Amino acid sequence: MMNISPWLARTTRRGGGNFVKNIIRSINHVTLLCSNSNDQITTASSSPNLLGDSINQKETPVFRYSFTGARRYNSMQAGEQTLCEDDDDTSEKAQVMDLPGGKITYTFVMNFLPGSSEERVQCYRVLDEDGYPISDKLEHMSKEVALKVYRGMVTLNTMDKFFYEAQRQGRLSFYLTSFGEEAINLASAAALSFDDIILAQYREPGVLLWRGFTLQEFANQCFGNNIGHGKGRQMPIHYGSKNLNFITISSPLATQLPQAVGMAYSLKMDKKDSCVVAFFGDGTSSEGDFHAALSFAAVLDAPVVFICRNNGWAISTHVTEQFRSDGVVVKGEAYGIPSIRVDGNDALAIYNAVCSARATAINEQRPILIEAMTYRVSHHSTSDDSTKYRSKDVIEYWKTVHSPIMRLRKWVERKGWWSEKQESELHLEVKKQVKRAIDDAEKEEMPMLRDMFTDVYDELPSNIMEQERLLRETIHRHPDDFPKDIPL
Ligand SMILES: Cc1ncc(C[n+]2csc(CCOP(=O)(O)OP(=O)(O)O)c2C)c(N)n1
Ligand SMILES: [Mg+2]
Repeated sequence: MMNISPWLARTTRRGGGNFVKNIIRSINHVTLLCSNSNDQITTASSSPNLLGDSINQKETPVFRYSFTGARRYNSMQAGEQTLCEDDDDTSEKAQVMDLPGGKITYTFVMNFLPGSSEERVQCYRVLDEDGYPISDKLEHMSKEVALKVYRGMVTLNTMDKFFYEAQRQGRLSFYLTSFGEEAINLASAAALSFDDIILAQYREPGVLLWRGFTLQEFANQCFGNNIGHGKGRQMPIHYGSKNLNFITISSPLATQLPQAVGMAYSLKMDKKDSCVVAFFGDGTSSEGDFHAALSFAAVLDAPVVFICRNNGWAISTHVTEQFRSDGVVVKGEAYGIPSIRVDGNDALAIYNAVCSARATAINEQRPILIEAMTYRVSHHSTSDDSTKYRSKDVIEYWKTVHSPIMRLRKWVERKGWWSEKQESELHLEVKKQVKRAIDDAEKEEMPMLRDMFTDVYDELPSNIMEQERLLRETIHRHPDDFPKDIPL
């Protein structure tokens, strides 16, 4: 079952499970101690159901849960929050105090919350490693979507292989692959509407691919040629597309996260029927911007879906050196954001979770967080050799046993939607297209030197004009230090 908020289960583990116990007790007609809106402690012996219905409305405890099961603390409505006695604290009645953030009970038991729980948050999945559904009620992906997702995953994987090789051959200055993370890329994109605004990190080009960014456009950006959208002003892989609602990638980690919240808030003000989706990695969750973004998103009730790709590594830093918490999902919970952990190599699980998260973000106007568990099969980038800090066996294990592409392929084949023949035709066709895109991009002219300074200001300000003059002077003095293929 997909439970978008593990809050209920987790409070039980943390010794704060009395709220949950009281819900259960209330169903069994057990006397419940609670406070009403007049701050008086009353006993309710009615039998409210989970929606808070009760025979005696005045004494009904108010369970502030949405359908996702997430409690929303709202300081403006603090008086409505329900408090229950802590029945682990002996028979003494716990005192209730109305504080600015809402009411809480006091206890004389000194009980530190554990820093981290031994029992880790569970991971939602639909398909096992062999592509068999673990429950037949969970397969919600249609044939059309499944085949588009599968084709996209193969295309992304092939593009990565060829672009990576082009960098090794010295044709590209830099590249970064998404090996092992193809399911997060394509299945999340499939669950969204084209109106949803994407702010990605850099390992999510599959979202753009899904939306129609062509292989030629990818190649043009990477080669920094005259027809690439960046005109060579950015490193390769810093894609963006105004038409496809995909904000251009920015190198400094986590900057996209507060920006995503701001954009989501503007969608909210304009009463738009869409949301913002922000992708980031496990390492990025250590940036201050991540925490600021989650806090703002929660208090502003911004319709933003945070998708963390927890791939185990931030370049050579392992997750165990990154944080002591149970990953990133618990951080969403800590900020009051409904959160779920999902198998990131299971396209169907990602699809279901993102569909549900999107619906919640828009219908309930609130943020939501998905932690997609995966593994970075590739080196961090072409500037990295990951075999220096991890074993080849582990990489091989994730590449084969947990391959998201193989898993989905097995599923579509068993459904009778895909054949060996279609598989080889697809590979042949995609390889041809990728090679052609690289060759064509390479043949294009480089942007004019002038283009370094254009497209920001309508009229060049004097300081920028001065920079251009100095650059030209320097090139004139040291012509051998500048690339010959840039038209001056
Ligand atoms: C603010 C900032 N600090 C450091 C870097 C250097 N850097 C680039 S990628 C990276 C690792 C990010 O890891 P993660 O967020 O887990 O993403 P992944 O590469 O695993 O997809 C680092 C440290 C940067 N680009 N920006
Ligand atoms: Mg990472």
